[in-house]
Amino acid sequence: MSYVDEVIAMVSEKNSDEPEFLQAVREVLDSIRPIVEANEAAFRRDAVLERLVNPERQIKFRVPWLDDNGDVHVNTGYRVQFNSAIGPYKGGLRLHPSVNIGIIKFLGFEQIFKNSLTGLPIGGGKGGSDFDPKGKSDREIMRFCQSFMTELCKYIGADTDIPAGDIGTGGREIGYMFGQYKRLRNLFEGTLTGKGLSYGGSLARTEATGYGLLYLTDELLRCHGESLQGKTAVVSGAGNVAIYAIEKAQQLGAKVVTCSDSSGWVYDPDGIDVAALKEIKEVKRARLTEYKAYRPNSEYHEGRGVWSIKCDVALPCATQNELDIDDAKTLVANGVFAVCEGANMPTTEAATAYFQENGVHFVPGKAANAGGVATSALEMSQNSERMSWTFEEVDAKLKSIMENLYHNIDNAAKKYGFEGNYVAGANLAGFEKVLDAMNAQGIV
Ligand code: NDP
Ligand code: 2IT
Repeated sequence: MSYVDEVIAMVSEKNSDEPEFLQAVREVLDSIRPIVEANEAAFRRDAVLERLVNPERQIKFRVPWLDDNGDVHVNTGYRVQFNSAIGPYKGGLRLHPSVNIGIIKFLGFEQIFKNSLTGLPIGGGKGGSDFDPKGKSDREIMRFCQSFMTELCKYIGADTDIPAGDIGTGGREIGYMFGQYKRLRNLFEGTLTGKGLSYGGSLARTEATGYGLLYLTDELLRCHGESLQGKTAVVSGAGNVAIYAIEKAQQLGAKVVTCSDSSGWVYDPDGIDVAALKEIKEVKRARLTEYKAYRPNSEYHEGRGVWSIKCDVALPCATQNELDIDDAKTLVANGVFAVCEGANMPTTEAATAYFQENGVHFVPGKAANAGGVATSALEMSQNSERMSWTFEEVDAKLKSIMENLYHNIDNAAKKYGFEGNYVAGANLAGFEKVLDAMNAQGIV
């Protein structure tokens, strides 16, 4: 058996109850075969792949908190510090009832290669909790965040591990966590990103993941003689990534006709009203059922369904495995040209293969959504030099990072004989740098 297959088998056996982690590992290891096979004996000797798939450190802790009635609740907190070969651990914190160690490991593993692709010096990590922020008061959110940080603060720091937002963690949660970190450690330092602008946050970080997704999509289309002008796009999700993806897609001339949340989805034939969406989701923290009050011509449907709408570009921006093989068949039958992932691993393995077999330009999340963490790294730079850059400056850097990233994965795919396969390109290009750093630092 080849070394890659041996390690895939070993990971499958040891982590059989972590399907998302296995999915992420399978995809990466399968892609990097050309690098491994060119030097298999040395890879085996140094156990490179065993070290790659085993996190450097996993932290699991109790998070007790009091609700507004004084009743006690206990959640589980996680931080997986996966790989620090190229920089301090960097990655978001997910607050969602579905969080478990397998989800955090999949996200942390993906983050290693994503962060490498940004070209910036950040290693891979991820964390979160099975806490459900839905329906909680501001004070309950605050008490949860403070309790979570009371434990997490022992393991993070501006040069060690720098968490940020993800599903369920936005500006409000980062603020409460930062306040507690500062209080406990007596350090005003950039140990979290996605901070508010008044206390060290970066302009354009809020917009960065969605904007970056569209900068990359625009470059992909441009390189294939197309543009976003006049194209129809469908977006899933209605959170941070989706909102700013829709905003930038519209600025670049596309019409975005859908968005969704975990209850249902909206079809707006005139194009999503971003101001209304922001008010519903960012201000009121309400459900998409409210959208129709702003746009009487739109439709609201319960359940899932955005992928049934005919489009040129599909941008999944909600969560993992939200686009399956049946959705892929519908999108292909409807003539989709490109699928670029705003979320982490939103497309199932079968759906990904189907897009690739049918000539759809498919860019995986670890490349397409890297603008968020890249801008987090720019926030770290600004914190280190105790300066803040203008919106235009950060946005211009983000745009050039995403354009370079596209060419980087495109070139890597060509170099290894997989032209047009951006999954292979992203995994190969991301892995090359991590491998070089791991080899240079000895067996650690
Ligand atoms: P938000 O919490 O702001 O929004 C998440 C959106 O997805 C909401 O509309 C939510 O609906 C929906 N959603 C979440 N979980 C599910 C689910 N299990 N089933 C159906 N819908 C769901 O998160 P973000 O926008 O920040 O994150 C979205 C995706 O982008 C995630 O995969 C995240 O890992 C990834 N990402 C985020 C980055 C960032 O900077 N924030 C950077 C790179 C990637 P509801 O409100 O009803 O739950
Ligand atoms: O998945 C991701 O890249 C994020 N949630 C953002 C991480 C970060 O550190 O900004």
